[in-house]
Amino acid sequence: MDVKVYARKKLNRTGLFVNSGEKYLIKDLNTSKWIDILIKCDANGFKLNLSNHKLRMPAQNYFYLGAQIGENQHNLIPIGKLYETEPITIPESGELMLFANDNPHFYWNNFGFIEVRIIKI
Ligand SMILES: [Ca+2]
Repeated sequence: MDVKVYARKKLNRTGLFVNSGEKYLIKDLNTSKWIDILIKCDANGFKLNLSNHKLRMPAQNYFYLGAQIGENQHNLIPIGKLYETEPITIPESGELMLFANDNPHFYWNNFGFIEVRIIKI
């Protein structure tokens, strides 16, 4: 299935319920870009000369594609372009949610969406 992941939304529901242990490929289709104020990027995001410590996933780039399963905000999963050819193994069951990594207070200046293809293996 293909889903749009909007940069402005803190959580993009995919409507896809995944089960622990299932394997999926997650690909950025590169049909469009995310925009942070003026910076365009894809699922790998971009680096800034600013501290990342306030980002939801502090070890990752700004706008790195991330996932959350259901309501569990304590296990954010870095996705980026890591799983375009090698599948991710789903760690827990629930709805797959996707988002652009950002400071929770600065989603208002985010624009655009990327299209992501999710393929069960
Ligand atoms: Ca922002």
